[in-house]
Amino acid sequence: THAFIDGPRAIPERPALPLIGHAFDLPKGADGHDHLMKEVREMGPVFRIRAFGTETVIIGGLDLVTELSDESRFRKNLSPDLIEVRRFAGDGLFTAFNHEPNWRKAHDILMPAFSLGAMRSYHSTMLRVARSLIAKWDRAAGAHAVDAPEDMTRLTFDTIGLCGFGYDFQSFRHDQLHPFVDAMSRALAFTQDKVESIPGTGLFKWKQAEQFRRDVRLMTDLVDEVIRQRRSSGDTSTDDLLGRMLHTRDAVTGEPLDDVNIRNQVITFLIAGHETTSGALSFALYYLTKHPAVLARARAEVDALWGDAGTPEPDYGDIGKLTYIRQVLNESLRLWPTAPGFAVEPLQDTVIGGKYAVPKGQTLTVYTPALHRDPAWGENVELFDPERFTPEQEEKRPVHLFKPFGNGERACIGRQFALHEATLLLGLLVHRYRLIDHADYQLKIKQTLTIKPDGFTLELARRTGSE
Ligand code: MNH
Repeated sequence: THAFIDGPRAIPERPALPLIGHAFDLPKGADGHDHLMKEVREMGPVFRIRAFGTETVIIGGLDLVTELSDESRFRKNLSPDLIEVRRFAGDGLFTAFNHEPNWRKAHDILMPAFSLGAMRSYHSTMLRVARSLIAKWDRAAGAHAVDAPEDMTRLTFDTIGLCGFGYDFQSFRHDQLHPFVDAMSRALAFTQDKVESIPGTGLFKWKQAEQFRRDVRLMTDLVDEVIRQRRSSGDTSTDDLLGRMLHTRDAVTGEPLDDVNIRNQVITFLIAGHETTSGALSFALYYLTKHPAVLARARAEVDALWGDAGTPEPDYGDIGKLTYIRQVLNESLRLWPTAPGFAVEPLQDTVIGGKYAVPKGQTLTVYTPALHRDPAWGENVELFDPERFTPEQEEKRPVHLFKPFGNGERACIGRQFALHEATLLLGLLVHRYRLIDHADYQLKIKQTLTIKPDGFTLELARRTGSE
């Protein structure tokens, strides 16, 4: 192309106020996404935003994301919010720097726990937790509404607790979410707020800082208790995450993970293993209630597999057959990828898009809600349409157009786990209930580090026959 004739260009940027940058232009939380997506439409797929001392470059289009997915030129970058999360997740997989030896070590030790064979071994536990949710929803059916995102959180949190660590949080026995979940949400909100607020004002937030310390202590104490119980049980099997971490050695160094790192991994998995899946399930339920034709097809799929009455006994192999349910989940993750972005940095000073000079180490944020609305998806990108994920469409789709699980070797390790769990549950729910949008719910997004529908309640009725 001719771009280079004039030499590298500056990355586009709105006029910024001195020092403050664009901070006052950036709406927080929910509106933040509408704002950012509008900016991508108006400013194009790459632009810089600054807030006080920090800055990032937003990347929201297919060509640039394709370029940035080249791991010989770019690697994961820990954005300022993830650096803050290290205060409680340390060098756990999600927040480890690429150069920290514990990343490779833990990755190699844990990978087998996410193989397809491993999913087979989690299936019956996932089903058991799904049945706890169903027992609760059966009691609610015809009686009162349920808070969908809260119950999805109960489900995903108990599932990772049991499948990963053999620990039962018993969330369906309680009216309140488990204290770990509250502590985690507050701690994530605190770190996010810290990054977004005026430097120095942290000093005035001593109350929140004190709460943060308490929350971190609650999370660490619980995790230490989970580890202690396993150690004292004398169980040395290696068929879940904790067993692998405690009792296998890294093939390269011959060493097991150290205790501090194991604690960081358990905290990481308790957080990463439930928040995003819970959000994905909630968005999928939201779209199903708003799209009766899609719901009808999803129902037809489960009815064909399980019959249209009674309580099914889904086995591991059934999940792969629920292809339309999987399409529904994918399309929900397209519109609202529940971890709404990931950051990379160049390994060397470089030029991107053929014209923008970018220094080594610069944070480049791949903003997936915008990527997932790139014109390459066709017209009508806002329309919820699971047909985008038929095998024929998947075949045609450019490789880097759909990135809800990140990229390359730092991509989500729990992807199959999440999809198995979510497909199983959605299948069971559409099979058993009519989902009644009693409040004519209008989507409102709540963001901590991840996103989910806020205040989304449903009424339920048991299905009778094929209705
Ligand atoms: Mn998950 C990394 C999205 C479910 C554990 N996950 C990532 C990344 C994205 C992501 C995006 C990459 C982040 C980055 O590059 O900075 N994860 C999701 C979504 C779901 C999800 C959208 C559900 C839907 N994740 C899960 C589950 C688990 C899990 C379930 C665990 C059981 N994820 C991780 C871990 C990492 C990760 C661990 C970090 C992997 C690494 O860097 O080695």
